[in-house]
Amino acid sequence: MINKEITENFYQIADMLDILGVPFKPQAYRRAAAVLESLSEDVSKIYKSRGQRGLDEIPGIGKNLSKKIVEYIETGKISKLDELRKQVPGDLVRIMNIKGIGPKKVKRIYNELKISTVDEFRKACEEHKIAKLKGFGPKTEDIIFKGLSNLEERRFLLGDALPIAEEIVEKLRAHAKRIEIAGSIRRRKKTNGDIDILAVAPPGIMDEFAKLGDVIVKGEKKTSIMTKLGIQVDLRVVKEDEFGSALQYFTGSKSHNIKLREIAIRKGMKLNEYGLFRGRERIAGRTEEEIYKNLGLQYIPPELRENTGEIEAAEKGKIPKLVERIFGDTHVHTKWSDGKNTIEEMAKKAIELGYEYIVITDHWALPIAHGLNETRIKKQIEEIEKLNKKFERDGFRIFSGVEANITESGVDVPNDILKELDFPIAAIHSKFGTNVTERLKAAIENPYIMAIAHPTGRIIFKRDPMEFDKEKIFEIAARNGVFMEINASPDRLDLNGPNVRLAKSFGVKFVIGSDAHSEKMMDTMLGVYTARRGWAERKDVVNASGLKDFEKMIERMKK
Ligand code: DGT
Ligand code: CA
Ligand code: CA
Repeated sequence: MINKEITENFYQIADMLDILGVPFKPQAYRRAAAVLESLSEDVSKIYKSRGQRGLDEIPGIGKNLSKKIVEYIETGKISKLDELRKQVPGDLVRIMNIKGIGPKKVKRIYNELKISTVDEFRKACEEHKIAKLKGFGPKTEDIIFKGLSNLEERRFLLGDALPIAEEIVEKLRAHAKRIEIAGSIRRRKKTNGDIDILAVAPPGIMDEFAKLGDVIVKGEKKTSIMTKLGIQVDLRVVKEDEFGSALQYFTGSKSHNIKLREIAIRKGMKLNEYGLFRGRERIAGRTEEEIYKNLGLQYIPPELRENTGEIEAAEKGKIPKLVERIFGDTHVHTKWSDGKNTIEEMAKKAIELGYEYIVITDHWALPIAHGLNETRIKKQIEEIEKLNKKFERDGFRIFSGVEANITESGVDVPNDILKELDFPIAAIHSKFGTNVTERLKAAIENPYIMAIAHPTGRIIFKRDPMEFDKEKIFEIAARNGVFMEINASPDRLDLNGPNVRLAKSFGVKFVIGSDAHSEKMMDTMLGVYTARRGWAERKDVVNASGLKDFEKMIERMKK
Protein backbone atom coordinates (compact mmCIF):
# COMPACT_ATOMS: atom_id res chain seq x y z
CA MET A 1 0.00 0.00 0.00
CA ILE A 2 2.99 2.33 0.47
CA ASN A 3 3.40 2.35 -3.33
CA LYS A 4 -0.04 3.87 -3.62
CA GLU A 5 0.75 6.56 -1.03
CA ILE A 6 3.94 7.58 -2.80
CA THR A 7 2.12 7.51 -6.15
CA GLU A 8 -0.47 9.91 -4.76
CA ASN A 9 2.27 12.23 -3.45
CA PHE A 10 4.07 12.19 -6.80
CA TYR A 11 0.88 13.09 -8.67
CA GLN A 12 0.30 15.98 -6.28
CA ILE A 13 3.86 17.22 -6.76
CA ALA A 14 3.40 16.98 -10.55
CA ASP A 15 0.14 18.97 -10.38
CA MET A 16 1.72 21.68 -8.25
CA LEU A 17 4.77 21.94 -10.49
CA ASP A 18 2.34 22.29 -13.40
CA ILE A 19 0.58 25.18 -11.70
CA LEU A 20 3.96 26.79 -11.03
CA GLY A 21 4.77 26.39 -14.72
CA VAL A 22 7.87 24.24 -14.15
CA PRO A 23 8.70 22.40 -17.41
CA PHE A 24 9.48 18.65 -17.84
CA LYS A 25 9.61 17.73 -14.15
CA PRO A 26 5.86 17.11 -13.84
CA GLN A 27 6.12 14.45 -16.55
CA ALA A 28 8.99 12.77 -14.73
CA TYR A 29 6.93 12.58 -11.54
CA ARG A 30 3.88 11.28 -13.39
CA ARG A 31 5.93 8.68 -15.21
CA ALA A 32 7.42 7.51 -11.92
CA ALA A 33 3.97 7.47 -10.34
CA ALA A 34 2.65 5.30 -13.15
CA VAL A 35 5.59 2.92 -12.71
CA LEU A 36 4.99 2.64 -8.95
CA GLU A 37 1.30 2.07 -9.54
CA SER A 38 1.93 -0.97 -11.66
CA LEU A 39 4.76 -2.38 -9.56
CA SER A 40 3.75 -5.64 -7.90
CA GLU A 41 6.44 -5.47 -5.22
CA ASP A 42 6.23 -3.13 -2.24
CA VAL A 43 8.97 -0.45 -2.57
CA SER A 44 9.74 -0.62 1.15
CA LYS A 45 10.55 -4.31 0.66
CA ILE A 46 12.85 -3.52 -2.26
CA TYR A 47 14.51 -0.82 -0.18
CA LYS A 48 14.94 -3.13 2.80
CA SER A 49 16.57 -5.87 0.79
CA ARG A 50 18.61 -3.89 -1.73
CA GLY A 51 18.79 -0.31 -0.48
CA GLN A 52 18.43 2.77 -2.64
CA ARG A 53 20.25 0.99 -5.46
CA GLY A 54 17.35 -1.45 -5.73
CA LEU A 55 15.01 1.49 -6.27
CA ASP A 56 17.30 3.12 -8.83
CA GLU A 57 17.12 -0.04 -10.87
CA ILE A 58 13.35 0.25 -11.34
CA PRO A 59 12.92 1.52 -14.91
CA GLY A 60 11.51 5.06 -14.97
CA ILE A 61 12.78 5.95 -11.48
CA GLY A 62 15.89 8.16 -11.50
CA LYS A 63 18.24 8.97 -8.60
CA ASN A 64 16.35 12.13 -7.70
CA LEU A 65 13.05 10.30 -7.40
CA SER A 66 14.43 7.24 -5.64
CA LYS A 67 15.71 9.64 -2.96
CA LYS A 68 12.18 10.90 -2.47
CA ILE A 69 10.91 7.34 -2.18
CA VAL A 70 13.52 6.60 0.48
CA GLU A 71 12.52 9.77 2.32
CA TYR A 72 8.90 8.65 2.33
CA ILE A 73 9.75 5.14 3.50
CA GLU A 74 11.83 6.49 6.35
CA THR A 75 9.82 9.55 7.44
CA GLY A 76 6.32 9.05 6.04
CA LYS A 77 6.49 12.27 4.02
CA ILE A 78 8.23 14.08 1.19
CA SER A 79 9.60 17.50 2.15
CA LYS A 80 9.44 18.69 -1.47
CA LEU A 81 5.65 18.34 -1.29
CA ASP A 82 5.45 20.37 1.93
CA GLU A 83 7.59 23.06 0.30
CA LEU A 84 5.35 23.16 -2.75
CA ARG A 85 2.23 23.35 -0.60
CA LYS A 86 3.56 26.65 0.74
CA GLN A 87 3.98 27.96 -2.81
CA VAL A 88 0.72 26.69 -4.28
CA PRO A 89 -2.06 28.04 -2.14
CA GLY A 90 -5.46 26.78 -1.13
CA ASP A 91 -7.46 24.38 -3.23
CA LEU A 92 -5.78 25.10 -6.57
CA VAL A 93 -4.71 21.49 -7.13
CA ARG A 94 -8.21 20.19 -6.51
CA ILE A 95 -9.69 22.84 -8.77
CA MET A 96 -7.24 22.18 -11.58
CA ASN A 97 -8.31 18.54 -11.62
CA ILE A 98 -11.84 19.47 -12.63
CA LYS A 99 -12.12 18.03 -16.13
CA GLY A 100 -11.76 20.68 -18.80
CA ILE A 101 -9.80 23.06 -16.57
CA GLY A 102 -6.10 22.23 -16.11
CA PRO A 103 -3.15 24.10 -14.61
CA LYS A 104 -2.91 27.01 -17.04
CA LYS A 105 -6.47 28.19 -16.51
CA VAL A 106 -6.30 27.78 -12.74
CA LYS A 107 -3.08 29.73 -12.62
CA ARG A 108 -4.53 32.58 -14.64
CA ILE A 109 -7.63 32.85 -12.47
CA TYR A 110 -5.45 32.79 -9.37
CA ASN A 111 -3.14 35.50 -10.71
CA GLU A 112 -5.80 37.75 -12.13
CA LEU A 113 -8.53 37.46 -9.51
CA LYS A 114 -6.28 36.71 -6.53
CA ILE A 115 -8.45 33.81 -5.39
CA SER A 116 -7.42 30.29 -4.39
CA THR A 117 -10.08 28.47 -2.36
CA VAL A 118 -13.14 26.52 -3.51
CA ASP A 119 -15.40 29.07 -1.80
CA GLU A 120 -13.72 31.99 -3.54
CA PHE A 121 -13.94 30.23 -6.89
CA ARG A 122 -17.64 29.54 -6.36
CA LYS A 123 -18.30 33.17 -5.44
CA ALA A 124 -16.38 34.35 -8.51
CA CYS A 125 -18.57 32.08 -10.68
CA GLU A 126 -21.75 33.41 -9.10
CA GLU A 127 -20.62 36.97 -9.75
CA HIS A 128 -19.64 35.99 -13.33
CA LYS A 129 -16.11 37.27 -12.80
CA ILE A 130 -14.55 34.23 -14.44
CA ALA A 131 -16.62 34.52 -17.62
CA LYS A 132 -15.34 38.05 -18.00
CA LEU A 133 -11.66 37.05 -18.00
CA LYS A 134 -10.12 37.18 -21.44
CA GLY A 135 -10.45 33.84 -23.24
CA PHE A 136 -12.72 32.26 -20.62
CA GLY A 137 -16.42 32.93 -21.34
CA PRO A 138 -19.62 31.54 -19.77
CA LYS A 139 -18.95 27.96 -20.88
CA THR A 140 -15.70 27.62 -18.91
CA GLU A 141 -17.34 29.32 -15.97
CA ASP A 142 -20.15 26.79 -16.09
CA ILE A 143 -17.69 23.87 -16.19
CA ILE A 144 -15.89 25.25 -13.15
CA PHE A 145 -19.13 25.89 -11.26
CA LYS A 146 -20.42 22.36 -11.85
CA GLY A 147 -17.00 20.88 -11.12
CA LEU A 148 -16.86 22.69 -7.80
CA SER A 149 -20.08 21.10 -6.56
CA ASN A 150 -18.68 17.66 -7.38
CA LEU A 151 -15.56 18.49 -5.37
CA GLU A 152 -17.67 19.08 -2.29
CA GLU A 153 -18.06 15.41 -1.72
CA ARG A 154 -14.76 13.71 -2.39
CA ARG A 155 -15.27 10.10 -3.44
CA PHE A 156 -12.82 7.28 -4.04
CA LEU A 157 -12.71 4.45 -6.54
CA LEU A 158 -13.72 1.08 -5.12
CA GLY A 159 -10.44 -0.18 -6.55
CA ASP A 160 -8.60 2.12 -4.11
CA ALA A 161 -10.96 2.01 -1.12
CA LEU A 162 -11.52 -1.77 -0.99
CA PRO A 163 -7.84 -2.77 -0.62
CA ILE A 164 -7.33 -0.10 2.07
CA ALA A 165 -10.42 -1.31 3.94
CA GLU A 166 -9.25 -4.92 3.69
CA GLU A 167 -5.79 -4.03 4.92
CA ILE A 168 -7.21 -2.23 7.97
CA VAL A 169 -9.53 -5.13 8.76
CA GLU A 170 -6.57 -7.53 8.55
CA LYS A 171 -4.55 -5.39 10.96
CA LEU A 172 -7.43 -5.30 13.46
CA ARG A 173 -8.57 -8.89 13.10
CA ALA A 174 -6.45 -10.17 15.98
CA HIS A 175 -8.10 -7.61 18.29
CA ALA A 176 -11.70 -8.39 17.37
CA LYS A 177 -14.12 -11.25 17.86
CA ARG A 178 -15.96 -10.28 14.70
CA ILE A 179 -15.03 -7.62 12.19
CA GLU A 180 -16.53 -6.75 8.82
CA ILE A 181 -16.47 -3.99 6.18
CA ALA A 182 -19.90 -2.31 5.83
CA GLY A 183 -21.27 0.64 3.82
CA SER A 184 -21.01 1.17 0.09
CA ILE A 185 -17.76 -0.81 -0.08
CA ARG A 186 -19.54 -3.93 1.10
CA ARG A 187 -22.16 -3.29 -1.58
CA ARG A 188 -19.20 -2.98 -4.02
CA LYS A 189 -20.40 0.34 -5.34
CA LYS A 190 -18.06 1.89 -7.94
CA THR A 191 -17.11 4.81 -5.70
CA ASN A 192 -17.14 5.26 -1.95
CA GLY A 193 -17.37 8.30 0.29
CA ASP A 194 -15.66 6.68 3.25
CA ILE A 195 -14.79 3.32 4.78
CA ASP A 196 -17.24 1.87 7.33
CA ILE A 197 -16.01 -0.94 9.57
CA LEU A 198 -17.99 -2.78 12.21
CA ALA A 199 -16.57 -4.93 15.01
CA VAL A 200 -17.35 -6.89 18.14
CA ALA A 201 -14.24 -6.29 20.24
CA PRO A 202 -12.83 -5.25 23.61
CA PRO A 203 -12.19 -1.47 24.04
CA GLY A 204 -8.46 -1.84 23.26
CA ILE A 205 -9.27 -2.10 19.54
CA MET A 206 -9.81 1.65 19.39
CA ASP A 207 -6.18 2.28 20.42
CA GLU A 208 -4.94 -0.08 17.71
CA PHE A 209 -7.21 1.57 15.16
CA ALA A 210 -6.08 5.09 16.18
CA LYS A 211 -2.53 4.15 15.20
CA LEU A 212 -3.56 3.69 11.57
CA GLY A 213 -4.17 7.36 10.71
CA ASP A 214 -4.87 10.84 12.06
CA VAL A 215 -7.62 10.67 14.67
CA ILE A 216 -10.70 12.77 13.92
CA VAL A 217 -12.81 11.59 16.88
CA LYS A 218 -12.11 8.80 19.34
CA GLY A 219 -14.76 7.20 21.49
CA GLU A 220 -15.69 3.81 22.95
CA LYS A 221 -18.35 3.05 20.38
CA LYS A 222 -17.08 4.95 17.37
CA THR A 223 -13.68 6.21 16.26
CA SER A 224 -12.90 7.99 13.00
CA ILE A 225 -9.50 8.41 11.43
CA MET A 226 -8.15 10.01 8.26
CA THR A 227 -5.74 7.84 6.28
CA LYS A 228 -2.75 9.13 4.37
CA LEU A 229 -4.66 8.93 1.11
CA GLY A 230 -7.31 11.27 2.53
CA ILE A 231 -10.06 8.70 3.00
CA GLN A 232 -11.97 8.70 6.28
CA VAL A 233 -12.47 5.42 8.13
CA ASP A 234 -15.18 4.91 10.77
CA LEU A 235 -14.87 2.00 13.17
CA ARG A 236 -17.95 1.15 15.19
CA VAL A 237 -17.90 -1.38 18.03
CA VAL A 238 -21.20 -3.10 18.83
CA LYS A 239 -22.47 -5.86 21.13
CA GLU A 240 -22.25 -9.36 19.79
CA ASP A 241 -26.01 -9.94 19.74
CA GLU A 242 -26.45 -6.70 17.79
CA PHE A 243 -23.73 -7.38 15.21
CA GLY A 244 -26.05 -8.71 12.49
CA SER A 245 -28.55 -5.87 12.77
CA ALA A 246 -25.78 -3.27 12.90
CA LEU A 247 -24.06 -4.82 9.88
CA GLN A 248 -27.36 -4.83 8.03
CA TYR A 249 -28.03 -1.20 8.97
CA PHE A 250 -24.56 0.15 8.17
CA THR A 251 -24.31 -1.76 4.92
CA GLY A 252 -27.28 0.13 3.53
CA SER A 253 -28.19 1.34 1.11
CA LYS A 254 -30.30 3.87 2.86
CA SER A 255 -33.28 3.27 0.56
CA HIS A 256 -32.95 -0.51 0.97
CA ASN A 257 -33.04 0.01 4.76
CA ILE A 258 -36.07 2.28 4.63
CA LYS A 259 -38.01 -0.29 2.61
CA LEU A 260 -36.98 -3.04 5.02
CA ARG A 261 -38.13 -1.03 8.01
CA GLU A 262 -41.52 -0.52 6.35
CA ILE A 263 -41.88 -4.26 5.91
CA ALA A 264 -41.03 -4.76 9.58
CA ILE A 265 -43.72 -2.26 10.60
CA ARG A 266 -46.27 -3.86 8.28
CA LYS A 267 -45.62 -7.17 10.00
CA GLY A 268 -45.97 -5.66 13.47
CA MET A 269 -42.25 -5.50 14.20
CA LYS A 270 -39.58 -2.86 14.54
CA LEU A 271 -36.15 -2.90 12.83
CA ASN A 272 -33.17 -0.74 13.73
CA GLU A 273 -29.43 -1.10 14.13
CA TYR A 274 -29.92 -2.82 17.53
CA GLY A 275 -32.13 -5.62 16.28
CA LEU A 276 -35.50 -6.79 15.03
CA PHE A 277 -38.14 -6.46 17.78
CA ARG A 278 -41.72 -7.48 18.41
CA GLY A 279 -42.80 -5.24 21.26
CA ARG A 280 -39.97 -5.48 23.79
CA GLU A 281 -38.83 -8.87 22.61
CA ARG A 282 -35.76 -9.08 20.39
CA ILE A 283 -36.43 -11.61 17.65
CA ALA A 284 -33.17 -11.26 15.74
CA GLY A 285 -29.92 -9.29 15.72
CA ARG A 286 -26.96 -11.63 15.94
CA THR A 287 -26.72 -12.33 12.22
CA GLU A 288 -28.01 -10.67 9.05
CA GLU A 289 -29.42 -14.00 7.89
CA GLU A 290 -31.85 -14.20 10.83
CA ILE A 291 -32.99 -10.61 10.24
CA TYR A 292 -33.98 -11.29 6.63
CA LYS A 293 -35.46 -14.65 7.57
CA ASN A 294 -37.66 -13.21 10.30
CA LEU A 295 -38.90 -10.54 7.93
CA GLY A 296 -40.07 -13.35 5.65
CA LEU A 297 -37.37 -12.62 3.10
CA GLN A 298 -34.72 -14.63 1.33
CA TYR A 299 -31.17 -13.48 2.18
CA ILE A 300 -30.14 -10.57 -0.06
CA PRO A 301 -26.45 -10.32 -1.07
CA PRO A 302 -25.02 -6.85 -0.28
CA GLU A 303 -24.38 -6.05 -3.96
CA LEU A 304 -28.13 -6.12 -4.61
CA ARG A 305 -29.18 -3.84 -1.75
CA GLU A 306 -30.05 -0.74 -3.76
CA ASN A 307 -33.85 -0.93 -3.58
CA THR A 308 -34.17 -1.75 -7.26
CA GLY A 309 -36.51 -4.71 -6.89
CA GLU A 310 -34.38 -6.99 -4.72
CA ILE A 311 -36.80 -6.87 -1.78
CA GLU A 312 -39.77 -7.83 -3.98
CA ALA A 313 -37.66 -10.65 -5.45
CA ALA A 314 -36.69 -11.84 -1.95
CA GLU A 315 -40.37 -11.92 -0.92
CA LYS A 316 -41.02 -14.33 -3.78
CA GLY A 317 -37.84 -16.35 -3.23
CA LYS A 318 -36.50 -15.13 -6.58
CA ILE A 319 -33.06 -13.80 -5.64
CA PRO A 320 -30.70 -15.21 -8.31
CA LYS A 321 -27.66 -17.25 -7.38
CA LEU A 322 -25.05 -14.68 -8.33
CA VAL A 323 -21.84 -15.42 -10.24
CA GLU A 324 -18.90 -15.99 -7.88
CA ARG A 325 -15.67 -16.12 -9.83
CA ILE A 326 -14.09 -16.29 -13.26
CA PHE A 327 -11.86 -19.02 -14.67
CA GLY A 328 -10.09 -16.94 -17.29
CA ASP A 329 -9.37 -13.33 -18.13
CA THR A 330 -10.60 -12.26 -21.57
CA HIS A 331 -8.90 -8.87 -21.87
CA VAL A 332 -5.16 -8.62 -21.20
CA HIS A 333 -2.45 -6.33 -22.62
CA THR A 334 1.26 -7.07 -22.89
CA LYS A 335 4.50 -5.46 -24.00
CA TRP A 336 3.40 -6.15 -27.58
CA SER A 337 1.33 -2.94 -27.24
CA ASP A 338 1.15 -0.67 -24.18
CA GLY A 339 1.33 -3.31 -21.42
CA LYS A 340 4.20 -3.56 -18.93
CA ASN A 341 4.70 -7.33 -18.87
CA THR A 342 5.37 -10.12 -21.36
CA ILE A 343 2.77 -12.68 -22.44
CA GLU A 344 4.51 -15.29 -20.33
CA GLU A 345 4.48 -13.07 -17.23
CA MET A 346 0.78 -12.35 -17.63
CA ALA A 347 0.08 -16.06 -18.09
CA LYS A 348 2.00 -16.95 -14.94
CA LYS A 349 0.10 -14.32 -13.00
CA ALA A 350 -3.16 -15.78 -14.29
CA ILE A 351 -2.12 -19.25 -13.10
CA GLU A 352 -1.29 -17.76 -9.70
CA LEU A 353 -4.81 -16.34 -9.57
CA GLY A 354 -6.24 -19.79 -10.25
CA TYR A 355 -7.30 -19.08 -13.82
CA GLU A 356 -7.28 -21.72 -16.57
CA TYR A 357 -6.78 -19.36 -19.50
CA ILE A 358 -6.24 -15.79 -20.69
CA VAL A 359 -6.90 -13.99 -23.93
CA ILE A 360 -4.16 -11.65 -25.16
CA THR A 361 -5.89 -8.61 -26.59
CA ASP A 362 -3.25 -6.06 -27.46
CA HIS A 363 -4.20 -2.83 -29.20
CA TRP A 364 -4.34 -2.63 -32.95
CA ALA A 365 -2.85 0.29 -34.88
CA LEU A 366 -3.27 2.93 -32.14
CA PRO A 367 0.08 4.75 -32.33
CA ILE A 368 -0.12 6.04 -28.74
CA ALA A 369 -0.52 2.47 -27.55
CA HIS A 370 2.25 1.05 -29.79
CA GLY A 371 -0.46 -0.92 -31.55
CA LEU A 372 -0.03 -4.13 -33.54
CA ASN A 373 0.09 -4.46 -37.31
CA GLU A 374 -0.17 -7.44 -39.69
CA THR A 375 3.48 -8.51 -39.39
CA ARG A 376 3.71 -8.14 -35.64
CA ILE A 377 0.45 -9.91 -34.84
CA LYS A 378 1.60 -12.94 -36.85
CA LYS A 379 4.75 -13.05 -34.74
CA GLN A 380 2.68 -12.69 -31.62
CA ILE A 381 0.50 -15.65 -32.62
CA GLU A 382 3.68 -17.72 -33.07
CA GLU A 383 4.88 -16.75 -29.60
CA ILE A 384 1.53 -17.72 -28.11
CA GLU A 385 1.68 -21.12 -29.83
CA LYS A 386 5.14 -21.72 -28.42
CA LEU A 387 4.12 -20.73 -24.91
CA ASN A 388 1.04 -22.93 -25.09
CA LYS A 389 3.26 -25.98 -25.56
CA LYS A 390 5.00 -25.00 -22.35
CA PHE A 391 1.82 -24.36 -20.37
CA GLU A 392 -0.09 -27.38 -21.63
CA ARG A 393 0.91 -29.58 -18.73
CA ASP A 394 -0.45 -26.94 -16.30
CA GLY A 395 -3.85 -27.33 -17.99
CA PHE A 396 -3.53 -23.66 -18.89
CA ARG A 397 -4.03 -22.03 -22.29
CA ILE A 398 -3.31 -18.67 -23.83
CA PHE A 399 -5.76 -17.57 -26.51
CA SER A 400 -4.85 -15.13 -29.24
CA GLY A 401 -6.91 -12.00 -29.71
CA VAL A 402 -6.74 -8.32 -30.42
CA GLU A 403 -8.46 -5.16 -29.23
CA ALA A 404 -9.64 -3.68 -32.51
CA ASN A 405 -10.81 -0.08 -32.82
CA ILE A 406 -14.32 0.67 -33.95
CA THR A 407 -13.72 3.68 -36.18
CA GLU A 408 -16.30 5.54 -38.20
CA SER A 409 -15.80 3.05 -41.01
CA GLY A 410 -16.10 -0.03 -38.80
CA VAL A 411 -13.66 -2.48 -37.21
CA ASP A 412 -10.13 -1.49 -38.24
CA VAL A 413 -8.53 -4.97 -38.26
CA PRO A 414 -8.82 -6.75 -41.64
CA ASN A 415 -11.09 -9.79 -41.63
CA ASP A 416 -8.35 -12.16 -42.86
CA ILE A 417 -6.42 -11.32 -39.66
CA LEU A 418 -9.45 -11.53 -37.36
CA LYS A 419 -10.15 -14.96 -38.84
CA GLU A 420 -6.79 -16.24 -37.55
CA LEU A 421 -7.45 -15.17 -33.97
CA ASP A 422 -9.19 -17.14 -31.22
CA PHE A 423 -11.04 -14.31 -29.52
CA PRO A 424 -10.83 -10.84 -31.08
CA ILE A 425 -12.64 -8.04 -29.29
CA ALA A 426 -13.45 -4.50 -30.43
CA ALA A 427 -14.01 -1.15 -28.75
CA ILE A 428 -14.52 2.52 -29.42
CA HIS A 429 -11.43 4.55 -28.54
CA SER A 430 -12.18 7.91 -30.17
CA LYS A 431 -15.05 10.06 -31.48
CA PHE A 432 -17.18 9.15 -28.49
CA GLY A 433 -20.01 11.33 -29.71
CA THR A 434 -20.23 10.27 -33.36
CA ASN A 435 -22.63 7.62 -34.71
CA VAL A 436 -22.09 5.40 -31.72
CA THR A 437 -25.15 3.17 -32.19
CA GLU A 438 -24.31 2.52 -35.87
CA ARG A 439 -20.64 1.86 -35.11
CA LEU A 440 -21.42 -0.60 -32.30
CA LYS A 441 -23.95 -2.32 -34.55
CA ALA A 442 -21.35 -2.67 -37.33
CA ALA A 443 -18.83 -4.17 -34.91
CA ILE A 444 -21.37 -6.64 -33.53
CA GLU A 445 -22.33 -7.68 -37.04
CA ASN A 446 -18.71 -8.27 -38.05
CA PRO A 447 -18.59 -12.08 -38.34
CA TYR A 448 -15.34 -12.44 -36.37
CA ILE A 449 -15.69 -10.06 -33.41
CA MET A 450 -16.50 -12.05 -30.26
CA ALA A 451 -17.06 -9.26 -27.75
CA ILE A 452 -17.47 -5.51 -27.40
CA ALA A 453 -15.04 -4.13 -24.82
CA HIS A 454 -15.97 -1.35 -22.38
CA PRO A 455 -19.21 -0.77 -24.31
CA THR A 456 -20.16 2.68 -22.95
CA GLY A 457 -16.62 4.08 -22.79
CA ARG A 458 -17.13 5.80 -19.45
CA ILE A 459 -14.17 6.60 -17.25
CA ILE A 460 -15.26 7.24 -13.69
CA PHE A 461 -14.69 10.89 -12.64
CA LYS A 462 -13.32 11.66 -16.11
CA ARG A 463 -15.50 10.74 -19.06
CA ASP A 464 -19.27 10.33 -19.28
CA PRO A 465 -20.67 7.19 -20.90
CA MET A 466 -21.38 7.51 -24.64
CA GLU A 467 -24.96 8.01 -25.64
CA PHE A 468 -26.42 5.27 -27.80
CA ASP A 469 -29.55 3.16 -28.23
CA LYS A 470 -28.83 0.55 -25.57
CA GLU A 471 -31.96 -1.55 -26.09
CA LYS A 472 -31.21 -1.83 -29.79
CA ILE A 473 -27.54 -2.70 -29.28
CA PHE A 474 -28.25 -5.29 -26.58
CA GLU A 475 -30.93 -6.88 -28.76
CA ILE A 476 -28.53 -7.10 -31.74
CA ALA A 477 -25.73 -8.45 -29.54
CA ALA A 478 -27.97 -11.16 -28.12
CA ARG A 479 -29.20 -12.11 -31.60
CA ASN A 480 -25.65 -12.29 -33.00
CA GLY A 481 -24.25 -14.10 -29.98
CA VAL A 482 -21.68 -11.35 -29.42
CA PHE A 483 -20.71 -10.84 -25.79
CA MET A 484 -20.77 -7.59 -23.89
CA GLU A 485 -17.72 -7.05 -21.75
CA ILE A 486 -17.85 -6.16 -18.10
CA ASN A 487 -14.56 -4.29 -18.08
CA ALA A 488 -13.01 -4.64 -14.64
CA SER A 489 -10.55 -1.76 -14.80
CA PRO A 490 -11.35 0.10 -11.54
CA ASP A 491 -11.95 3.40 -13.33
CA ARG A 492 -14.21 1.81 -15.96
CA LEU A 493 -16.46 -0.96 -14.54
CA ASP A 494 -18.21 -0.93 -17.90
CA LEU A 495 -20.87 -2.24 -18.45
CA ASN A 496 -22.00 -1.18 -14.99
CA GLY A 497 -24.54 -3.02 -12.82
CA PRO A 498 -27.76 -1.47 -14.18
CA ASN A 499 -26.59 -1.93 -17.79
CA VAL A 500 -25.70 -5.57 -17.15
CA ARG A 501 -29.18 -6.09 -15.81
CA LEU A 502 -30.74 -4.39 -18.82
CA ALA A 503 -28.56 -6.34 -21.26
CA LYS A 504 -29.36 -9.59 -19.46
CA SER A 505 -33.07 -8.92 -19.96
CA PHE A 506 -32.36 -9.04 -23.72
CA GLY A 507 -30.53 -12.35 -23.35
CA VAL A 508 -27.02 -10.91 -23.68
CA LYS A 509 -24.11 -12.98 -22.33
CA PHE A 510 -21.05 -11.36 -20.79
CA VAL A 511 -17.30 -11.72 -20.52
CA ILE A 512 -15.42 -10.22 -17.58
CA GLY A 513 -12.03 -8.82 -18.58
CA SER A 514 -9.45 -7.07 -16.42
CA ASP A 515 -8.10 -4.85 -19.23
CA ALA A 516 -4.87 -5.28 -17.24
CA HIS A 517 -1.81 -3.45 -18.56
CA SER A 518 0.40 -5.09 -15.91
CA GLU A 519 0.30 -8.26 -13.80
CA LYS A 520 -0.56 -6.22 -10.74
CA MET A 521 -3.70 -4.91 -12.39
CA MET A 522 -5.06 -8.45 -12.55
CA ASP A 523 -5.17 -8.65 -8.76
CA THR A 524 -8.38 -6.94 -7.67
CA MET A 525 -11.07 -8.51 -9.81
CA LEU A 526 -13.85 -5.93 -9.45
CA GLY A 527 -15.62 -7.16 -12.57
CA VAL A 528 -17.19 -10.09 -10.73
CA TYR A 529 -18.72 -7.67 -8.21
CA THR A 530 -20.02 -5.49 -11.03
CA ALA A 531 -21.61 -8.54 -12.65
CA ARG A 532 -23.23 -9.36 -9.31
CA ARG A 533 -24.54 -5.79 -9.04
CA GLY A 534 -26.14 -6.49 -12.42
CA TRP A 535 -27.85 -9.63 -11.03
CA ALA A 536 -25.70 -11.87 -13.27
CA GLU A 537 -25.56 -15.60 -12.63
CA ARG A 538 -22.88 -18.05 -13.62
CA LYS A 539 -24.74 -19.01 -16.79
CA ASP A 540 -24.77 -15.37 -17.93
CA VAL A 541 -20.98 -15.00 -17.80
CA VAL A 542 -19.00 -16.91 -20.42
CA ASN A 543 -15.72 -16.96 -18.49
CA ALA A 544 -17.38 -18.04 -15.25
CA SER A 545 -16.85 -21.57 -16.53
CA GLY A 546 -13.61 -23.44 -17.15
CA LEU A 547 -11.26 -23.86 -20.10
CA LYS A 548 -13.15 -26.75 -21.72
CA ASP A 549 -16.34 -24.69 -21.97
CA PHE A 550 -14.46 -21.71 -23.34
CA GLU A 551 -12.81 -23.87 -26.02
CA LYS A 552 -16.17 -25.35 -27.00
CA MET A 553 -17.71 -21.89 -27.21
CA ILE A 554 -14.95 -20.68 -29.55
CA GLU A 555 -15.37 -23.72 -31.76
CA ARG A 556 -19.08 -23.06 -31.98
CA MET A 557 -18.61 -19.37 -32.79
CA LYS A 558 -16.02 -20.15 -35.47
CA LYS A 559 -18.49 -22.24 -37.45
P1 DGT B 1 -20.91 6.35 0.80
O1 DGT B 1 -20.15 6.32 2.07
O2 DGT B 1 -21.39 7.70 0.42
O3 DGT B 1 -20.21 5.70 -0.32
O4 DGT B 1 -22.26 5.49 1.01
P2 DGT B 1 -22.70 4.57 2.22
O5 DGT B 1 -23.86 3.78 1.74
O6 DGT B 1 -21.56 3.82 2.77
O7 DGT B 1 -23.26 5.64 3.26
P3 DGT B 1 -22.76 6.10 4.70
O8 DGT B 1 -21.32 5.88 4.90
O9 DGT B 1 -23.26 7.50 4.86
O10 DGT B 1 -23.60 5.21 5.69
C1 DGT B 1 -23.42 3.81 5.76
C2 DGT B 1 -24.75 3.12 5.82
O11 DGT B 1 -25.44 3.46 7.04
C3 DGT B 1 -25.72 3.52 4.73
O12 DGT B 1 -25.52 2.79 3.55
C4 DGT B 1 -27.03 3.18 5.36
C5 DGT B 1 -26.82 3.51 6.81
N1 DGT B 1 -27.35 4.84 7.09
C6 DGT B 1 -26.65 5.96 7.30
N2 DGT B 1 -27.47 6.99 7.56
C7 DGT B 1 -28.72 6.52 7.50
C8 DGT B 1 -30.01 7.09 7.65
O13 DGT B 1 -30.18 8.27 7.93
N3 DGT B 1 -31.07 6.26 7.51
C9 DGT B 1 -30.91 4.93 7.22
N4 DGT B 1 -31.98 4.16 7.07
N5 DGT B 1 -29.74 4.37 7.06
C10 DGT B 1 -28.64 5.15 7.19
CA1 CA C 1 -19.70 4.75 3.59
CA1 CA D 1 -19.66 6.35 7.13
